[in-house]
Amino acid sequence: MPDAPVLYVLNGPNLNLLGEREPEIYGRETLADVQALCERAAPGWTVVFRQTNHEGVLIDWVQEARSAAQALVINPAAYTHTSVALLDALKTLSIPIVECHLSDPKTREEFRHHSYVALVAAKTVAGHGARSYELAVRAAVELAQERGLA
Ligand code: CA2
Repeated sequence: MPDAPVLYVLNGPNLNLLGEREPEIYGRETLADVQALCERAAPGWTVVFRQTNHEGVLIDWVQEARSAAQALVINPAAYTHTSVALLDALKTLSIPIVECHLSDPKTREEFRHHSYVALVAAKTVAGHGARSYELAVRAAVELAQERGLA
């Protein structure tokens, strides 16, 4: 039997605090809940789910995904709005990239309106709380299947 296709779900800074603070913005689910939701949304796939508070680590994982994954869902948190280095790393991928946000940054402060990641993402899902991840995972799986990667 061929190996299961691999989906990377990468999370940026402060998302480890999910469920502990600001539930009115980010919801009550913890990151562990979100991980379980992603695994359920991608039956037959191996889901590699990670979070880091460090920009360089996030970039290392994106580089790792180049050869290890068939699709990527990424919530870069604040690096969405600041990191050209992350954009450069994402540009080297040939697998589908889906950008994911719990809140809708476009309806929040002005400094959250621009996304570097949107420049390379096949799709952005935002504003649905934890369900954004479910929708993003489904979209990433579908895009990988359409492209014949899985
Ligand atoms: O809505 C999203 O998913 C964001 O990526 C979350 C980022 C924010 O900088 C983006 O503009 C939108 C912030 C993540 C902080 O996560 C926390 C979770 C719980 C409590 C405090 C922070």
